[in-house]
Amino acid sequence: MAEGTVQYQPYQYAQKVLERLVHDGLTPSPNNYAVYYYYFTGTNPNLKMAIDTLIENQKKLTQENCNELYQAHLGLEAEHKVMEETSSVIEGEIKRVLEEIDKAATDTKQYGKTLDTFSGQLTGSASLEQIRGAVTKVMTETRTISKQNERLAGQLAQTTQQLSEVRYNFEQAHKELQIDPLTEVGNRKYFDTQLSKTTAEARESAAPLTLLMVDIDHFKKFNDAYGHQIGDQVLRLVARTLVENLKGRDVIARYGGEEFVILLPQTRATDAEKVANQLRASLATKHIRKRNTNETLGVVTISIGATEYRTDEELDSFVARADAGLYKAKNAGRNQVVIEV
Ligand code: GH3
Ligand code: MG
Ligand code: MG
Repeated sequence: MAEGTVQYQPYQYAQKVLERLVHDGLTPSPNNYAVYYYYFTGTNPNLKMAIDTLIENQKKLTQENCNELYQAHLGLEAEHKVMEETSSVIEGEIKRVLEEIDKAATDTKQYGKTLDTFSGQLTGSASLEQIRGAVTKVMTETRTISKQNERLAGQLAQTTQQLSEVRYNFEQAHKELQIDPLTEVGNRKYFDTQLSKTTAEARESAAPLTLLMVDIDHFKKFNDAYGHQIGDQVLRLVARTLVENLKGRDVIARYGGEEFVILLPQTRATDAEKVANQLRASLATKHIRKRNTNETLGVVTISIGATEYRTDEELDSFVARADAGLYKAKNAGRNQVVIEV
């Protein structure tokens, strides 16, 4: 019978997946994990069928199989979801492991009670034979329980090790997928995900949502005059300024080159304009300095286009309108905010 037809508890999926990965000699990478994870949950019938056939023919999956299966059946959209689901499964698994340890401790206590009973039996008028018999029993049980404990401890250590490896891989992949390595704010992909999410929330709650499109002024000149390293320093400074001045629920991402995008949930365009000007003001107080000489190279300015989401529009037109605002801000002389309605 194919293994995938069995229904498991959530924590058991993680264990099943790990067992299979170890069995097949595959690394517990996020993609490999996802392939078997979906196999066992059975939520992707085509994937399940493909794997059943492969296992029937060759007993296990190769790395190449995994890559192909992932490409064909899971792909980018699923990636995010799998990550989230798997993280919570891993959390559950670790909790279970801790509970096992607790239980083992209780078993040991129980054994202690057995010992007490035995020693009770040994008092009084027990014959030498009875004493020998009781001692042998106790010794046997002692060996059994200590072996059990040893094995359990070994298993737990192994599971924990595997899980932390999986979790580490996941965290790394997750980070790489969503974060811009230079500025450490979200990347374009993160923005796209958050754009769908925040607009959906705005539609549901009828709360306003404003998008800011931020572009560094004359960045090319800065780059040309002082070099790319200073240019990168400017990008990091701008990103840090945005992060410092915005709330936790706001979405900040690098849209590309020297452009950043900001989603402000529960914020009208008129209030967003204040926020945007606050960002400009904060940046104006920061001087770019050469690392070695501390010589100041002046300040950088930004232009910002802002627009409020219309619940009946396409996401593209929402972004395009913010871009149009930015374009106007540039044409009007830069270092300013334009609301596009
Ligand atoms: P404007 O005020 O009209 O926006 O002028 P600008 O010079 O900022 O805009 P333009 O689009 O002409 O030039 C953008 C420059 O940004 C081009 C490129 O040299 C620079 N750039 C893009 N990405 C990076 C990066 O990752 N690091 C560095 N150092 N420079 C970058
Ligand atoms: Mg620019
Ligand atoms: Mg630009």
